[in-house]
Amino acid sequence: MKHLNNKPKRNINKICVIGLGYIGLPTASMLAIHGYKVVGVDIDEKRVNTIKNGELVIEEQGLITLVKGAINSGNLDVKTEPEEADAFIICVPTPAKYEDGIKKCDLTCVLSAVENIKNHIKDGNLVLIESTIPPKTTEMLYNLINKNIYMAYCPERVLPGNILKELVENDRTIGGINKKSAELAKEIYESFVEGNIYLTDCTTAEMVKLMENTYRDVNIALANEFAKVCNEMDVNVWDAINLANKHPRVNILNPGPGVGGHCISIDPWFIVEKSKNADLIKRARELNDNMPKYVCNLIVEEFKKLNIDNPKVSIFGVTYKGNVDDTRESPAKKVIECLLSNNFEVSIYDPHAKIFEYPLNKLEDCISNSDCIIVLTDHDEFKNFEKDDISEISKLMRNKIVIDTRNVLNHNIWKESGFEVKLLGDGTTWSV
Ligand code: SAJ
Repeated sequence: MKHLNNKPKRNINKICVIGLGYIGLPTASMLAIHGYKVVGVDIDEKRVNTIKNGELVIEEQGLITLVKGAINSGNLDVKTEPEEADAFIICVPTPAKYEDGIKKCDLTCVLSAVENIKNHIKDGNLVLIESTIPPKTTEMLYNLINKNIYMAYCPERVLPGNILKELVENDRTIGGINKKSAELAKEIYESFVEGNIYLTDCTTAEMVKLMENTYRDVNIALANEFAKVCNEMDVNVWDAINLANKHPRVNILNPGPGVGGHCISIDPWFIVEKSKNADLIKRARELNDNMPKYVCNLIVEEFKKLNIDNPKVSIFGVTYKGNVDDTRESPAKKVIECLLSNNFEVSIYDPHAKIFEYPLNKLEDCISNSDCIIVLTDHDEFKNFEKDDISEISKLMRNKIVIDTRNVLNHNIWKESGFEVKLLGDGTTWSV
């Protein structure tokens, strides 16, 4: 924690944080324990009350301790309505909406947050946007507020599952509507950020955020395409990637059943919607979006060969990635939909998920009388299955097949327990 001693007097003392989700709640709490008077605002009254009671709606390591500390410090107040402050930080979701055959940024929450704070903003205040937005949106919002204020775009870059560490340690980019705005924003973030803080203009900062997530999306798309190609070539893509990554300038990511979550699977579209030149970005997005269907088709083909009547499959993991409880944009949902439409009976087990579109089962119920386990998420619980666990699982199943789409299982011990193991992208065990 950075200490307040030896710090020059602050220009900003009271901050209103709008949106108490994955980013807003940790940011508001962090600012509060670093001496700012913080009002955390969320339109969801239930969420506000839950936070007031020192409970959480989000699974995130260490967050509950941070939030409790912030509330106990007396510096964090949470409510449903904003109030006057020196600075406002907008951390509301920017999901995607379908329009003209592509996905575009849905700015509804940002616009209503701006509308909500507008009457509380005074000349000389600072307004910061952390939500991911298309290029030129900060300028548009500045014109919309139309007051003599400072304004900056300060994108977050924390990784769900490791938010608290990354909130403090990661470098940040801040883009001001003018230089003074960026400098004022820096004053706030340097109270708790230990990484470097780089200042630029707001449209560059908007592009930087989108480029980071697009870089990852395009690279995952490349890994997924390699998996499909290796499947045709009777090559194990995981072995091939491992060897290719021994090159000093190569770092291929992991293939999988698709890209989920509320960031990488959405943000590249915000470039596509604004530019005529984003062909590769669009293609990569489509390729990743198509992976659940590709995986489902492989499973359907496999079962045609096996000749099993009324197949029942057990899905292991429906969150968008391992060790989080978030199921938003999860590729598992699309895999399940596709399997159901192909008349599979589907049961689901996920040790982290709490909310999902389909019923979640206990492990025993999920595998009972099942023909096949399909691993769609890289939870540690699946990595850590031991021989005894697997032999208990095997006793309850009708057929012993396991399909690993994340290369997360210890395949040898599953094989030793009598399972036939199929690995996504391994043309030597599972080819089309
Ligand atoms: N995935 C793969 N293969 C990989 C890596 C990931 O299929 O090799 C999948 C995951 O399973 C998941 C999806 O991609 O479904 C996204 O997961 P992730 O861990 O790559 O990223 P997020 O969405 O949890 O967080 C990202 C991060 N961005 C980058 O790493 C560039 C994070 O730093 C951002 O703050 C966050 O988006 C955000 O809020 O924008």
